[in-house]
Amino acid sequence: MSKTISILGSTGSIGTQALEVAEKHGFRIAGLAAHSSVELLEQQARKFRPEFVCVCNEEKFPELKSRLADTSINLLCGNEGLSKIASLEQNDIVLNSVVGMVGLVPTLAAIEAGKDVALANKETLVAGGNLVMSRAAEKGVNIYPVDSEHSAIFQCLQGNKRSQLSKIILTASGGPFFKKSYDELRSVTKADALKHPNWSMGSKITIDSATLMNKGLEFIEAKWLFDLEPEQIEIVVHRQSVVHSAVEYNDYSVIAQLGVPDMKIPIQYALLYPDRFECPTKRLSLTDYGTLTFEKPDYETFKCLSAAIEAVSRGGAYPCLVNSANEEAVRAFLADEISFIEIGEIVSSVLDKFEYFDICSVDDVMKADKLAREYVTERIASAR
Ligand code: MN3
Repeated sequence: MSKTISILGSTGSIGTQALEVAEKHGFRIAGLAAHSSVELLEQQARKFRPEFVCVCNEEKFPELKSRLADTSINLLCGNEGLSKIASLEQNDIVLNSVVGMVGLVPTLAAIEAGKDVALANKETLVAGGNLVMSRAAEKGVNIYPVDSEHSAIFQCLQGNKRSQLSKIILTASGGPFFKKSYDELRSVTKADALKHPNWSMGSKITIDSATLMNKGLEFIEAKWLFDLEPEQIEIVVHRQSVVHSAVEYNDYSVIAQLGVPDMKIPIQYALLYPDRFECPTKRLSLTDYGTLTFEKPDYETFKCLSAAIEAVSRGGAYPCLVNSANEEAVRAFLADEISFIEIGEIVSSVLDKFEYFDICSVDDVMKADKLAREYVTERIASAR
């Protein structure tokens, strides 16, 4: 069962939990890559002894070299380093858990090298869904979802006929501002937005959970991963994050996957698929919860969510444009340049700002990314 894996984004929330899973199951680690946390990267490298280690932020490369000077580990930097680790011959599977658009090219590199991908980088499918899924099909590469909702759907599809699926039910925690009115959202602070009720995650995704953009991005990912029409995806707010998602078949039988809200379960399923072994987490006790609730999301108040769904319905570059605009808006919000509700205003304004164009290559993705970021930066600068 011992697999060889590489982890892109090894010092982040998903990466560190994946290493816990890897340690428990005795995986070999071929490569580790991090954005800039070289101190933790050094500790991981000394513990797991990968052949390759990469820091993406090139300014941190001299420090990485001096920290690991006494080892024989091959040291890499930048985006080329990420793609190199993604395509290592020894990889059985590559976990891509980097944050942001920078994750797209290494996913494609792994696919080109014929390596299965455990995918936690949202931008890969949001921005490059058609490119990635068509190339993966051509190369016979499997894309295993790591996100809890997509893992749940993937698990519910096992042993059933894909052609008999009628729809999926994507659950959403609702974030810290569920039930708040648009007016109430005007005064929420960064500290309020960074408090998530159920999941502990990085700051970008925590803000995305507060705006519900995270669910919008997951909607887009689900469309690509499971080859669905937008009409086949229903979003349901489920505050307890115990039902991780569900699928409905033609006979109206609905199958859901449940578990405690701990990312180690979906991470382990992606890495060990199709096997299941004891996971380093708690077991679910339904009677401890007692009540599970399900409600409709508020699409009017949470403009990011409706903008993301509209973007994927329109197709072309729109999903990429809203995603990049959101990244810039979240960056500005975390830098105290804009208010919370402005994130949604900016993201939805992208739909009116740009004409339709297609995404046929990575260059097209980069073009859309640049256009959206420039637009948001100018809009924020001119409003100040
Ligand atoms: Mn999720």
